[in-house]
Amino acid sequence: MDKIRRFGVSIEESLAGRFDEHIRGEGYGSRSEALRDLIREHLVLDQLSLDGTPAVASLSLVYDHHQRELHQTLNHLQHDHHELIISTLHVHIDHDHCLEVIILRGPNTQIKAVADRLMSTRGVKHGKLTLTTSGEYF
Ligand code: NI
Repeated sequence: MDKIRRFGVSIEESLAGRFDEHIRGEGYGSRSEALRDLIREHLVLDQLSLDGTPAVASLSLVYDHHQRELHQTLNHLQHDHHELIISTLHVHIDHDHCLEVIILRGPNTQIKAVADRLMSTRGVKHGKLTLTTSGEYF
């Protein structure tokens, strides 16, 4: 466990008020915990802005189950990049739609490239990629 450092922050009254209101709405128990998360978020985004940063990610794809050969195409693409893909969860949402959640690990640039290919495949209705780092930077 790292040592804890305390520091004072000078901030406008109105900004502090809005911040307190915001973090209360999100369920934070203290300003310190909210500030720590904001700082980590900033550091993760900063790391992810560099090409080649080691990253982990989840990619959600919603697609039309009836679209011809789509399931096979998505499956082939995932096999082509098996070194980046750790796991895939498939959920049959309703009669017509499937949700696939794909967990990836590797350089951020390679993850984005594979995610773009999967999301732009014809028949995929919605795709969302969420990247983060392993936490070794903070
Ligand atoms: Ni399905």
